[in-house]
Amino acid sequence: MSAFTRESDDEVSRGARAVVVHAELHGGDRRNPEARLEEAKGLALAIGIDVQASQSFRVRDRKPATLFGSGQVDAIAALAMDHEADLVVVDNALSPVQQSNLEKATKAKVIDRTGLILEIFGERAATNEGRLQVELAHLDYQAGRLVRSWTHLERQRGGFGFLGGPGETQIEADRRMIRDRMAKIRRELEQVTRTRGLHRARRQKAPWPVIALVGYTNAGKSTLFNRMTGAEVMAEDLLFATLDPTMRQIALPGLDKAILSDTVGFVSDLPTQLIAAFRATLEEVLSADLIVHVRDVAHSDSTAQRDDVLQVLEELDVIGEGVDPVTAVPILEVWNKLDLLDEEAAAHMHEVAARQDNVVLVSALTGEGVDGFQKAVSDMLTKGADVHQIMIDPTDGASLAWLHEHGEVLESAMQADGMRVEARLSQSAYARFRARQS
Ligand SMILES: Nc1nc2c(ncn2[C@@H]2O[C@H](COP(=O)(O)OP(=O)(O)OP(=O)(O)O)[C@@H](O)[C@H]2O)c(=O)[nH]1
Ligand SMILES: [Mg+2]
Repeated sequence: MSAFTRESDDEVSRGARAVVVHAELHGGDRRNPEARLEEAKGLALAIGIDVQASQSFRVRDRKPATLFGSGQVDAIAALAMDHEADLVVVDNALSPVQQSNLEKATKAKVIDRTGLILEIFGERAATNEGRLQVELAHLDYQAGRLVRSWTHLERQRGGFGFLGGPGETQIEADRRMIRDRMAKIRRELEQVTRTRGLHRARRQKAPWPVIALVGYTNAGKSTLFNRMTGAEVMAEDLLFATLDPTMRQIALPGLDKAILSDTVGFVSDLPTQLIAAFRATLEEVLSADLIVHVRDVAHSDSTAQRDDVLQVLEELDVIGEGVDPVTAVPILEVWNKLDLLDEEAAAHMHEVAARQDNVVLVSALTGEGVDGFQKAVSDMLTKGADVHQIMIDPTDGASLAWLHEHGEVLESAMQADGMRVEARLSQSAYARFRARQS
């Protein structure tokens, strides 16, 4: 039996009855425990788990064996029993040992936050590349949990001793198989990345700026994307509704064409395996001309969510130390879901926003503020415009047209060595023009 068929015994099935528990770690979280529990339920619902109950526990000292204290473990077991749950979702990262011990104690299958997020991504990934990346992340996660998989299976088999336990050699063989599979996926991914790199190189020469929407999951990125593009990307009250990046051409005031890209949402404690795996996809973000950070300002943990997003951007080397401020991608913050704030809170938010650079308030749902947002985007994209003297071939009508489209042509004159054009171009337009000429 292969490690992979065995793992399918281990998968979370849709409709599984579950209880969701969260360990509020001492000194760890400044988040609202209720909101955090809501998010955990949302993650579980995102793959169709039937959540029967949820509870948050305050954990003073993390127990290496079980994370939760022994009284709490009993309470979790009772909660699972009372609700006839076959699944306990723990909204924290568990070590393989903790996971296995909790399974024994609760007599239910236990999945941790990392496992849950991996399951969601596994179910949603639509492109070939997305699927490969998720499988890679999953295998990486699984490799550390092989032993647990076996104990889980043995328990399922109900102690038929004659079947015999898996020998050390079997586990070794499985590990090797996982390693081989991972190596194969990495090679396939390299190929895909190379191909996409070529596409991107071609697009960078394409004469329009790229705007990337990023933000915490459920912040409203896809809703804003749809409003700006007239597209109908899935926008739902569902965590991780969007997984694969989508791009559309849009027009903005003073900018005929730009490309808007909708991306996967971030979430706190995004599994490291996934950050690594999604790096390639999120590279679209790295090469954007402008990052639009969409925030749900009506959420009680809005600030913590903002920090989570910034942390991921830092891990992706988009911001932070070592990023040259001259070439850094500018970020515009969009404070979304304005319509959910009462009048007083909205007025206050407007005041706070006015004191900051690069912040706009919108409601992607009602459309309020969207005009101002589009103007801000276009201002930021055309900021830093300088006058450049450019020589072009007189027969190169396309370049001249390009300059008219992306900047302001102040003067053009025929000279012996070609046509001299004086044009005002933004930094990014000038860089793109030069890339186009090379
Ligand atoms: N009230 C209100 N709801 C909004 C607004 N913008 C988005 N929503 C709702 O918030 C939920 C999430 O919106 P999405 O656009 O799918 O969020 P997203 O950021 O793309 O989420 P992921 O793709 O899951 O990361 C949906 O139910 C939207 O209708 C808004 O301005 N006001
Ligand atoms: Mg989305």
